[in-house]
Amino acid sequence: MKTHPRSAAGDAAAPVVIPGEERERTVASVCCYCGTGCGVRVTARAGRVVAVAGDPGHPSNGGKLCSKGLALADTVRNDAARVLRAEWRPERGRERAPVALNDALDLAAGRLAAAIGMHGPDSVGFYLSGQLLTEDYAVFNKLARALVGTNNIDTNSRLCMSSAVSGYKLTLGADAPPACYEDLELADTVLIAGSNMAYAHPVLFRRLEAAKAARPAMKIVVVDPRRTDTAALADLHLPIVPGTDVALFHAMLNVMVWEDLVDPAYIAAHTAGFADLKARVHEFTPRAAQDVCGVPAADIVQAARWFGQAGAALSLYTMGLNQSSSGTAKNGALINLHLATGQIGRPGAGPFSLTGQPNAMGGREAGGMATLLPGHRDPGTPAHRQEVAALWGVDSLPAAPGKPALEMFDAVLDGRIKVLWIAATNPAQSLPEQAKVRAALQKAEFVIVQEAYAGTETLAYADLVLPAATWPEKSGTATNSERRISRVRAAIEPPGDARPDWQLAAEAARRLARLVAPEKAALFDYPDESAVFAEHARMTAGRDLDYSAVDYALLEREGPVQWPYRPGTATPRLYADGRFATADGRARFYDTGYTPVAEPVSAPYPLRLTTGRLRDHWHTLARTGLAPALTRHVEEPWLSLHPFDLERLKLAPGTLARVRSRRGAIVLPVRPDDTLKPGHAFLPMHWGSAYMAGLGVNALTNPSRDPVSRQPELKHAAVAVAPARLPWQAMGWLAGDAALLRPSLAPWLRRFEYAALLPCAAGPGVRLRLAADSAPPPHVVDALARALGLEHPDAAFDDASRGVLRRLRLADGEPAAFLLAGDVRAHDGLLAWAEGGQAPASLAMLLMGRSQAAPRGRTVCACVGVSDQAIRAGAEAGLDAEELKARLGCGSGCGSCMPEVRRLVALHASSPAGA
Ligand SMILES: Nc1nc2c(c(=O)[nH]1)N[C@H]1C(S)=C(S)[C@@H](COP(=O)(O)OP(=O)(O)OC[C@H]3O[C@@H](n4cnc5c(=O)[nH]c(N)nc54)[C@H](O)[C@@H]3O)O[C@H]1N2
Ligand SMILES: Nc1nc2c(c(=O)[nH]1)N[C@H]1C(S)=C(S)[C@@H](COP(=O)(O)OP(=O)(O)OC[C@H]3O[C@@H](n4cnc5c(=O)[nH]c(N)nc54)[C@H](O)[C@@H]3O)O[C@H]1N2
Ligand code: SF4
Ligand SMILES: [Mo]
Repeated sequence: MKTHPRSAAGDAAAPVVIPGEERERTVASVCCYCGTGCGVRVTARAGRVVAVAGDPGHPSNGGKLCSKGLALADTVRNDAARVLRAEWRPERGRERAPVALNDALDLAAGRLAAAIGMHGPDSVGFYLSGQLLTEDYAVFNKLARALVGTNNIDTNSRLCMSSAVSGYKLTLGADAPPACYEDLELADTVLIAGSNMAYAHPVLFRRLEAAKAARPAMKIVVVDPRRTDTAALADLHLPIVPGTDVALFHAMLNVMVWEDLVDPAYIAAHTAGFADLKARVHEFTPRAAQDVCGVPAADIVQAARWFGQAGAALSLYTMGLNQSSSGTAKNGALINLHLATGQIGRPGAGPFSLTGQPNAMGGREAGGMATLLPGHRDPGTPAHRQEVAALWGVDSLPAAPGKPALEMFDAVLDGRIKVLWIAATNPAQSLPEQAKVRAALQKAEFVIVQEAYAGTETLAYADLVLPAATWPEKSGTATNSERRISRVRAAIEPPGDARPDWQLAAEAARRLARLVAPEKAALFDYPDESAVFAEHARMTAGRDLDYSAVDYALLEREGPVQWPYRPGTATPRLYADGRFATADGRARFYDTGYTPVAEPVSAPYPLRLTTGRLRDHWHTLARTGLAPALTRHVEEPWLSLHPFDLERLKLAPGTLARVRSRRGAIVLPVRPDDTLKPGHAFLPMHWGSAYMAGLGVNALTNPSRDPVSRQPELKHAAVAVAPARLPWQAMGWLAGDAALLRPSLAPWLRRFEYAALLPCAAGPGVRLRLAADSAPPPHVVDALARALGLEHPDAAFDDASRGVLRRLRLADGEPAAFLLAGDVRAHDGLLAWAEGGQAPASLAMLLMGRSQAAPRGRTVCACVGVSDQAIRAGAEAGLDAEELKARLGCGSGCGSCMPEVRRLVALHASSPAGA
């Protein structure tokens, strides 16, 4: 590969140290997690990242990071966690074997060429990710459309941002968030709908907390079925019935019309379609909406007044709106409120969709989705196809519509798509209706998985694995939620044969071109990533997002810039002049009815399941599962239910329950959670079959999708919950590098109805929890003991007649492994010791479960490592959140835990203090 110092078939497993670079160096880059796009400074020495800190010079975060950003260095140190080599499986059913990268790229090109030759270009599909860099999308997109000749290229943004895209396009005329982060400080009313930004965009939430503290008159309204840590900041929380946002927003507009809070002059000058919408919302009275949404009419009126009377009203929204069978309508109905009141294009105002992934925006700009073309163009418009073809230097682009994500997997399942190329996403965990997704992956003739981390669910289905470089080895650009383009800079070389995604795509494309269209090989001859960017940026010329004047040299000089970019003028906000990106310059009101969720609850499935994020985990755990500091906030997957429901279902906290939907079932422990309303259930989205028995959270979820955006309803499924009677339990623990240990322990997850593999408890190590309806045969228990290295334990209290086995192995007097099978009473005591606690007075008493273990804490503050117990003790001693911060340090790092610290203080405070 041209830009890489090593050959594609290079065999260096150790990090390459370029002579003269042993000294420490620091590069400015951006965090690879959420769409906030925080600037970071990455320090590397001898080919390793040694530290990651916030970049005070980055305009989007001013040096602040959240717990995930602060733990970045811990997640990139370990080559054992990585895919280092290409691998190939010549036949299904056989194991994959390593192959040279050159050969792997030839194989990829050969299989694509064969499929195109035999079945046509639409027999190929690309399923990519909002975590790719803009340069990666640009090359993949050209490969798919200009070389293969298919529009079958889509990304996981279909599960994430596609309703936001359609919402913006159908109202404002273009897919462009009109506001910027500074508006968080300038707003008078902030409406947060379907966003748990305290967890998902913590640095922005910190900013909002500070703004509210500085200006308490600011009103914050949170619309979320759950009383989240975000809702804790709200003046008004509307715990609506899931899926009913359109009825709520229409009712707010109804109030605004009735109380003359709309802006007739703005509506007349800058919009179209208000009369129809006004007629429609007439019937959405607050009383009517109260019945639908399950929140008091008076609260709806209050929210409408705060919004309508505000000097500046800002709304912030994410998956609670987008991941819905009426996602586009929810987005449209919210944007209606801004258009009707002229709350857009001014400081502190606007409908601000927060992006999920770090470069979902870049993907939308580069047209890396079935329904988009580069430069915010539309593949259904012949003139747009022609423009893009000309810019790429090809005659034409394919006209047949490409398949959005779920339709793509449907087409794989029914055999229309034969070759599927997956990059930087883990669909065997993150797509809804996993049973079907996995059947499709099984059915595909050839699956290419371009991955950076080992052991993901999707890798199990790969016929060909391409080893990808990842953050902090990649160089390119990413655009954050406020339309700001930042440079992502490489701090180290990729390990093994791993290569940046765009290079893998370009290299395969050149090989494919030689097979099917030799004249096109030159289309993929990029000297480096800056050339890819330059070609991409040119394609934005004359479009709403125009950043054709931006190149790497400019980003070097000016730092991160916002689009549209005109030299010398900043565009922090769009539509200041009231001219929208439509043909006549007028925004369109989105006139839509309210449609309930696709799968209503019913007698056999009486509970409403919603899914979402935890503070310290990222998606399918490939990265955050490697950082001890991040795994202790929530260690294992559980189902949250209201205490009333637990009682009704005869489920004690911590016991195992079976959750069923029409599509599948999983078993996991339950947890009381009064932030939910009775009748509701919550599951974190993070755990899949790589970490637990069964197909993970998305075994249950619902593939119903929005008719416009094709985004699935991941936020609502009807489920049933019942106790899972699995009295035989086993709990094991093994010291060592979780990334190294996982491959040998993971197969145990498939042998039990309940199982969980929990990496890195307090330090390096792995826990294994298993449960079954009866004791497994002795040879299985023996095999389990062997898997944990316990065939020659230092202490054992086995009772074969009762199927009980209790074993412990020591190294230098410290626990190295233990297994408790059939009797797990000793677990907490052993784990406390294993995690650095006091050695017991009597080993025998400990193993028998007869010594009292101190209850094990849960980390609340990931940065400083402060447990819930320490906070509780402080609260009971009368300390408030600020005093605890000063005494214990909790919240003094990134501050993401402060909402939870305040919640714990409120719960445990010794006296009913007013604060
Ligand atoms: N810690 C962490 N941060 C992340 C991520 C991560 O994995 N971990 N992922 C990033 C990505 S890709 C994304 S997309 C964002 C997602 O960010 P968010 O959308 O903020 O996160 P979620 O937890 O998925 O969902 C938000 C809320 O929607 C609520 N909700 C459910 N149904 C409804 C409904 O019908 N109406 C309304 N109004 N609300 C509803 C849920 O209760 C939940 O609290 O987070 C980004 N940031
Ligand atoms: N139930 C439920 N399901 C959901 C959601 C939900 O709220 N509820 N949310 C949905 C949303 S919004 C999203 S965004 C998706 C996210 O779902 P996924 O995209 O499947 O989640 P990730 O774990 O981020 O997957 C990224 C993969 O890319 C790999 N990787 C990391 N860096 C690189 C790189 O540089 N190159 C390459 N080639 N690979 C790399 C990682 O190891 C990982 O396997 O999940 C969706 N699924
Ligand atoms: S808020 Fe946290 S996860 Fe998001 S970009 Fe900033 S540091 Fe990274
Ligand atoms: Mo997302």
